[in-house]
Amino acid sequence: MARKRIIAGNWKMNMTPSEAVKLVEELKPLVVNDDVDVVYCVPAIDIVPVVEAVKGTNVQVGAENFYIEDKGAYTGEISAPMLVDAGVKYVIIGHSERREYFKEDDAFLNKKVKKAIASGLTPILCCGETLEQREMGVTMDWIRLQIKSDLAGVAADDVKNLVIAYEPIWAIGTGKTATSDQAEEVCKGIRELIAEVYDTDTAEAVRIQYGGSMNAGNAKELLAKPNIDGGLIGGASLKAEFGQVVNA
Ligand code: 3PY
Repeated sequence: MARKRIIAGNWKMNMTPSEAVKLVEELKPLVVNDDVDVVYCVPAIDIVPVVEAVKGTNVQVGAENFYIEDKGAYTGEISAPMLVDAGVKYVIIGHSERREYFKEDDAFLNKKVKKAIASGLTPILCCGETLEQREMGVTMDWIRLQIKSDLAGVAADDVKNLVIAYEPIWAIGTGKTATSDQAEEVCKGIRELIAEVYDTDTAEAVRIQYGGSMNAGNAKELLAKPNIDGGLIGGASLKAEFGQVVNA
Protein backbone atom coordinates (compact mmCIF):
# COMPACT_ATOMS: atom_id res chain seq x y z
CA MET A 1 0.00 0.00 0.00
CA ALA A 2 1.38 3.39 -0.97
CA ARG A 3 2.21 5.67 1.92
CA LYS A 4 0.60 9.11 1.84
CA ARG A 5 3.13 11.90 1.84
CA ILE A 6 3.21 14.13 4.93
CA ILE A 7 4.65 17.64 4.92
CA ALA A 8 4.72 19.27 8.34
CA GLY A 9 5.90 22.73 9.27
CA ASN A 10 7.79 23.11 12.53
CA TRP A 11 7.25 26.77 13.37
CA LYS A 12 9.47 26.55 16.48
CA MET A 13 9.27 29.69 18.69
CA ASN A 14 8.03 31.94 15.90
CA MET A 15 4.73 33.70 15.16
CA THR A 16 2.56 35.60 17.62
CA PRO A 17 -1.11 34.56 17.49
CA SER A 18 -2.00 37.38 15.10
CA GLU A 19 1.02 36.68 12.88
CA ALA A 20 0.05 32.99 12.91
CA VAL A 21 -3.45 33.65 11.61
CA LYS A 22 -2.05 35.95 8.92
CA LEU A 23 0.37 33.24 7.79
CA VAL A 24 -2.38 30.62 7.68
CA GLU A 25 -4.48 32.91 5.48
CA GLU A 26 -1.52 33.60 3.17
CA LEU A 27 -0.74 29.88 2.83
CA LYS A 28 -4.34 28.74 2.28
CA PRO A 29 -4.37 28.77 -1.53
CA LEU A 30 -0.78 27.50 -1.73
CA VAL A 31 -1.04 24.27 0.27
CA VAL A 32 -4.09 22.67 -1.33
CA ASN A 33 -3.12 19.12 -2.28
CA ASP A 34 -5.26 16.05 -1.59
CA ASP A 35 -2.35 13.68 -2.07
CA VAL A 36 -0.42 15.12 0.87
CA ASP A 37 -1.13 15.39 4.60
CA VAL A 38 -0.29 18.99 5.48
CA VAL A 39 0.41 19.82 9.13
CA TYR A 40 1.34 23.03 10.94
CA CYS A 41 3.12 22.31 14.23
CA VAL A 42 2.77 25.58 16.08
CA PRO A 43 3.67 27.13 19.45
CA ALA A 44 1.17 26.36 22.22
CA ILE A 45 -0.24 29.88 22.27
CA ASP A 46 -1.04 29.71 18.55
CA ILE A 47 -2.92 26.40 18.70
CA VAL A 48 -6.43 27.73 19.33
CA PRO A 49 -6.38 30.51 16.72
CA VAL A 50 -4.64 28.29 14.14
CA VAL A 51 -7.14 25.42 14.63
CA GLU A 52 -9.90 27.97 14.01
CA ALA A 53 -8.12 29.49 11.00
CA VAL A 54 -7.55 26.15 9.20
CA LYS A 55 -11.19 25.00 9.57
CA GLY A 56 -12.54 23.84 6.21
CA THR A 57 -9.06 23.39 4.71
CA ASN A 58 -6.87 20.31 4.18
CA VAL A 59 -4.48 21.42 6.94
CA GLN A 60 -4.20 19.72 10.33
CA VAL A 61 -2.59 21.20 13.41
CA GLY A 62 0.24 19.76 15.47
CA ALA A 63 1.83 20.79 18.74
CA GLU A 64 5.55 21.23 19.32
CA ASN A 65 5.49 19.85 22.86
CA PHE A 66 3.42 18.59 25.80
CA TYR A 67 3.94 17.08 29.24
CA ILE A 68 3.34 13.43 30.10
CA GLU A 69 0.79 13.91 32.90
CA ASP A 70 -2.89 14.59 32.20
CA LYS A 71 -3.30 17.38 34.77
CA GLY A 72 -1.96 18.69 38.05
CA ALA A 73 0.69 20.87 39.59
CA TYR A 74 3.04 21.30 36.62
CA THR A 75 3.23 25.05 36.27
CA GLY A 76 3.70 26.15 32.70
CA GLU A 77 3.01 22.79 31.07
CA ILE A 78 0.21 21.66 28.78
CA SER A 79 -1.16 18.11 28.62
CA ALA A 80 -2.09 15.74 25.82
CA PRO A 81 -5.84 15.87 26.67
CA MET A 82 -5.66 19.68 26.44
CA LEU A 83 -4.14 19.41 22.97
CA VAL A 84 -6.73 16.88 21.83
CA ASP A 85 -9.58 19.01 23.15
CA ALA A 86 -8.19 22.00 21.24
CA GLY A 87 -8.23 20.03 17.96
CA VAL A 88 -4.55 19.04 17.72
CA LYS A 89 -3.78 15.84 15.77
CA TYR A 90 0.02 15.55 15.76
CA VAL A 91 2.82 16.29 18.20
CA ILE A 92 6.57 16.60 17.65
CA ILE A 93 8.56 14.45 20.07
CA GLY A 94 12.34 14.28 20.44
CA HIS A 95 13.35 17.26 18.30
CA SER A 96 17.08 17.81 18.77
CA GLU A 97 16.40 21.28 20.20
CA ARG A 98 14.32 19.74 23.00
CA ARG A 99 16.87 16.98 23.52
CA GLU A 100 19.67 19.52 23.79
CA TYR A 101 18.21 22.63 25.47
CA PHE A 102 15.59 20.93 27.64
CA LYS A 103 17.57 17.76 28.35
CA GLU A 104 14.82 15.41 27.19
CA ASP A 105 16.39 11.95 27.17
CA ASP A 106 15.23 8.76 25.46
CA ALA A 107 13.57 7.35 28.60
CA PHE A 108 11.43 10.50 28.88
CA LEU A 109 10.76 10.57 25.14
CA ASN A 110 9.55 6.97 25.31
CA LYS A 111 6.99 8.07 27.92
CA LYS A 112 5.96 10.95 25.68
CA VAL A 113 5.48 8.65 22.68
CA LYS A 114 3.31 6.28 24.72
CA LYS A 115 1.29 9.11 26.24
CA ALA A 116 0.70 10.75 22.87
CA ILE A 117 -0.52 7.49 21.36
CA ALA A 118 -2.75 6.68 24.34
CA SER A 119 -4.27 10.16 24.05
CA GLY A 120 -5.01 9.89 20.33
CA LEU A 121 -2.19 12.14 19.10
CA THR A 122 0.12 11.05 16.29
CA PRO A 123 3.77 11.44 17.30
CA ILE A 124 6.26 12.90 14.86
CA LEU A 125 9.28 11.26 16.46
CA CYS A 126 12.57 12.96 15.61
CA CYS A 127 16.02 11.39 15.55
CA GLY A 128 19.36 12.50 14.18
CA GLU A 129 23.11 12.53 14.57
CA THR A 130 25.64 15.29 15.24
CA LEU A 131 28.31 16.18 12.69
CA GLU A 132 30.88 14.54 14.94
CA GLN A 133 28.92 11.28 15.00
CA ARG A 134 28.59 11.34 11.21
CA GLU A 135 32.30 11.91 10.80
CA MET A 136 33.04 9.07 13.23
CA GLY A 137 30.87 6.76 11.11
CA VAL A 138 28.39 5.95 13.89
CA THR A 139 25.30 7.64 12.39
CA MET A 140 23.20 4.51 11.99
CA ASP A 141 24.24 3.03 15.35
CA TRP A 142 23.12 6.25 17.03
CA ILE A 143 19.81 6.47 15.16
CA ARG A 144 19.06 2.81 15.90
CA LEU A 145 19.69 3.42 19.59
CA GLN A 146 17.42 6.49 19.63
CA ILE A 147 14.54 4.79 17.77
CA LYS A 148 14.77 1.55 19.74
CA SER A 149 14.71 3.40 23.06
CA ASP A 150 12.02 5.89 22.07
CA LEU A 151 9.73 3.12 20.78
CA ALA A 152 10.42 0.54 23.51
CA GLY A 153 7.16 -1.21 24.39
CA VAL A 154 5.16 0.48 21.61
CA ALA A 155 2.93 -1.99 19.72
CA ALA A 156 3.34 -2.62 15.98
CA ASP A 157 -0.14 -1.29 15.16
CA ASP A 158 0.74 2.00 16.84
CA VAL A 159 4.10 2.21 15.07
CA LYS A 160 2.30 1.81 11.73
CA ASN A 161 0.45 5.05 12.39
CA LEU A 162 3.26 7.21 13.62
CA VAL A 163 5.69 9.42 11.77
CA ILE A 164 9.46 9.31 12.20
CA ALA A 165 11.49 12.36 11.19
CA TYR A 166 15.17 11.93 10.40
CA GLU A 167 16.82 15.27 11.12
CA PRO A 168 20.62 15.37 11.05
CA ILE A 169 21.52 17.93 13.73
CA TRP A 170 24.23 19.45 11.55
CA ALA A 171 21.54 20.35 9.00
CA ILE A 172 19.18 22.11 11.42
CA GLY A 173 19.11 25.87 11.15
CA THR A 174 22.48 25.82 9.40
CA GLY A 175 21.27 26.03 5.81
CA LYS A 176 23.16 22.76 5.19
CA THR A 177 21.07 19.88 3.91
CA ALA A 178 21.95 16.22 3.77
CA THR A 179 22.28 15.13 0.15
CA SER A 180 19.30 13.14 -1.03
CA ASP A 181 21.49 10.01 -1.00
CA GLN A 182 22.61 10.62 2.60
CA ALA A 183 19.00 11.23 3.68
CA GLU A 184 17.72 8.18 1.81
CA GLU A 185 20.43 5.97 3.28
CA VAL A 186 19.36 6.79 6.85
CA CYS A 187 15.59 6.72 6.14
CA LYS A 188 16.06 3.30 4.53
CA GLY A 189 18.07 2.20 7.57
CA ILE A 190 15.24 3.32 9.86
CA ARG A 191 12.73 1.31 7.83
CA GLU A 192 15.00 -1.74 8.01
CA LEU A 193 15.24 -1.31 11.78
CA ILE A 194 11.43 -1.20 12.08
CA ALA A 195 11.22 -4.39 9.98
CA GLU A 196 13.79 -6.03 12.26
CA VAL A 197 12.15 -5.00 15.55
CA TYR A 198 8.55 -5.36 14.33
CA ASP A 199 7.77 -6.80 10.87
CA THR A 200 7.70 -5.86 7.19
CA ASP A 201 4.07 -4.70 7.25
CA THR A 202 4.88 -2.22 10.00
CA ALA A 203 8.02 -1.05 8.23
CA GLU A 204 6.11 -0.54 4.97
CA ALA A 205 3.37 1.43 6.74
CA VAL A 206 5.38 3.82 8.93
CA ARG A 207 5.98 7.22 7.35
CA ILE A 208 9.50 8.60 7.48
CA GLN A 209 10.22 12.27 6.89
CA TYR A 210 13.46 14.08 6.23
CA GLY A 211 13.99 17.30 8.16
CA GLY A 212 16.85 19.77 8.33
CA SER A 213 16.75 22.79 6.06
CA MET A 214 14.33 21.22 3.59
CA ASN A 215 13.08 23.97 1.29
CA ALA A 216 11.61 24.69 -2.13
CA GLY A 217 15.02 24.20 -3.75
CA ASN A 218 15.80 20.70 -2.46
CA ALA A 219 12.38 19.19 -1.62
CA LYS A 220 11.72 17.62 -5.00
CA GLU A 221 14.95 15.65 -5.05
CA LEU A 222 14.62 14.53 -1.43
CA LEU A 223 10.97 13.53 -1.84
CA ALA A 224 11.75 11.49 -4.96
CA LYS A 225 13.62 8.96 -2.81
CA PRO A 226 11.69 5.75 -2.09
CA ASN A 227 12.06 5.85 1.69
CA ILE A 228 11.41 9.57 2.21
CA ASP A 229 7.68 10.05 2.71
CA GLY A 230 7.66 13.72 3.54
CA GLY A 231 9.41 16.53 5.33
CA LEU A 232 9.53 18.31 8.65
CA ILE A 233 10.20 21.86 7.60
CA GLY A 234 11.76 24.60 9.71
CA GLY A 235 12.36 28.11 8.31
CA ALA A 236 10.66 27.48 4.96
CA SER A 237 7.38 26.67 6.74
CA LEU A 238 7.07 30.31 7.81
CA LYS A 239 6.70 31.69 4.31
CA ALA A 240 4.89 31.21 1.03
CA GLU A 241 7.72 28.87 0.02
CA PHE A 242 6.01 26.19 2.16
CA GLY A 243 3.40 25.84 -0.59
CA GLN A 244 6.15 24.87 -3.04
CA VAL A 245 7.41 22.18 -0.65
CA VAL A 246 3.88 20.77 -0.25
CA ASN A 247 3.55 20.59 -4.02
CA ALA A 248 7.13 19.49 -4.79
C1 3PY B 1 14.71 22.55 10.52
O1 3PY B 1 14.47 22.35 9.33
O2 3PY B 1 15.53 23.41 10.88
C2 3PY B 1 14.05 21.77 11.56
O3 3PY B 1 14.53 21.71 12.67
C3 3PY B 1 12.75 21.12 11.27
O4 3PY B 1 12.23 20.49 12.40
